[in-house]
Amino acid sequence: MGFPENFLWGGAVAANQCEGAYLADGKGLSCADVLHGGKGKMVEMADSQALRRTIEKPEGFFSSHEAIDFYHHYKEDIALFAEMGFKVFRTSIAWSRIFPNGDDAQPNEAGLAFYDSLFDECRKYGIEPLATLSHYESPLALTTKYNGWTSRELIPLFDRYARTVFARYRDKVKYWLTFNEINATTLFGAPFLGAGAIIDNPADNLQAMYQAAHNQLVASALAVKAGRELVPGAKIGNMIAAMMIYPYSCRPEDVWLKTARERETCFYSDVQARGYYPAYMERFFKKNGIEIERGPEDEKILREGTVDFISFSYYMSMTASSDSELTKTAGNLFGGVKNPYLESSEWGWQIDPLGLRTLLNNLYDRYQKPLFIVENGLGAKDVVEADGSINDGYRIDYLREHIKAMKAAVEEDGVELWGYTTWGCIDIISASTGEMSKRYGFIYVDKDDEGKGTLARSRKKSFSWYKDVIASNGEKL
Ligand code: BGP
Repeated sequence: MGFPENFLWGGAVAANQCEGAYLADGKGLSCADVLHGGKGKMVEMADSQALRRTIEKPEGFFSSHEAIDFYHHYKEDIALFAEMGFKVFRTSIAWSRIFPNGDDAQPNEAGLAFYDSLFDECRKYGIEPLATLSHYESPLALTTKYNGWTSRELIPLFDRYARTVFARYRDKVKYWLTFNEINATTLFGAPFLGAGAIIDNPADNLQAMYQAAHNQLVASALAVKAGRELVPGAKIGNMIAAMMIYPYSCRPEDVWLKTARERETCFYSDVQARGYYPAYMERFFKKNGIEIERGPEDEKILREGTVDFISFSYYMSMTASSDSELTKTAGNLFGGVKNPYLESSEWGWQIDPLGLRTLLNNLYDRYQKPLFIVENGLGAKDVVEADGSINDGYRIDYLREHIKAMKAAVEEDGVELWGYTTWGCIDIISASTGEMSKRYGFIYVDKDDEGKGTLARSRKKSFSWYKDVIASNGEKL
């Protein structure tokens, strides 16, 4: 039986991690433009004072300022995606290209024209664009003026941005995502990355963290309603950072902790799929003295703005242990306890293809809505051999095993899965470290962590492998 005939095979990137041209043609600074210091440095993860200083005086090297200059190379890159046979290409629209300060009276025509051309280039090859409205790159001016999503002021501003791009690209883009990894703010403790907000000691300031989350959830639901109104046949999904979480042992405390960690991951998609806050969150707010400022229409908006499908990123699985002594493993900005049964990537992410099959079943059971894997991939230090070849067999192995797991979920478990866009289909800068050396692509880009290189693109071994996977609709692995 295999994958459905219309299965959407493709790849994914984010504007701030690939476009560069960070101030070109009227674009305003985004939060990402002051975050990625490159070489494994993320200003925010150090401390919010450092972040404030950087925002006041952003000097030195930031890897997003040029990234891989997709802004000027997109035609060449999309031609390479088409050579692999992509059916879909996921990228984000940089809000600060459209409204440089987030609250400008008029949209920036040059920014709108860029994405017109980008989406036209995709459609020229029969590639469906999958557009993320917000991917860790909100206008920096909204941080300075309102402290980002901690303020309800961003709800109408985001609605205006969403309506502007829905109306502009209504005939070119059918598949949309609202917020990338909307759970990042609280899950990773990264309010600047996830919500463009500077919050001192986030763990001690749950009020601000969950107010930002609430404001984004309302904005997400409003965007779903606007998309339905403005884009004929629109399919609008949410997007969470998902991971398979195991209890470290059969100790009841570990099993209960697993449920608690799962709720930290899925609370947002519970709201976006069902249209209301789950009881466990209302109790959490009460227990922690959190008073969410809600508008009179919020409940109605959440109820009416539920998504058409559930999308998510999957890289690894985690374990939850109530025994704090156990070793911790690096995660996708989300620590956990090392699983002794799994191998890890060079960045310590635990590789678990079967975990993806289990996760697909859990999410499908939980929501009974179509699913879409919009990020999956292996970050690795690729080596260019003397003859120019790049033998990333380890990436092929990683992807092959995860595709097999997807196939089992579809073929044997009956999960409705719309598509699969591997993360970083072309080498781009890392979101958690700003590095170029953490490569994900089928296409190598000549650029290093210090920003040096020719930006030349070259096909890796995995390029022709993925081309065969797509041509055989997932049969030839
Ligand atoms: C997710 C982000 C992506 C991407 C991915 C890989 O959290 O949605 O933007 O970056 O992680 O992570 P990294 O780039 O840190 O290796």
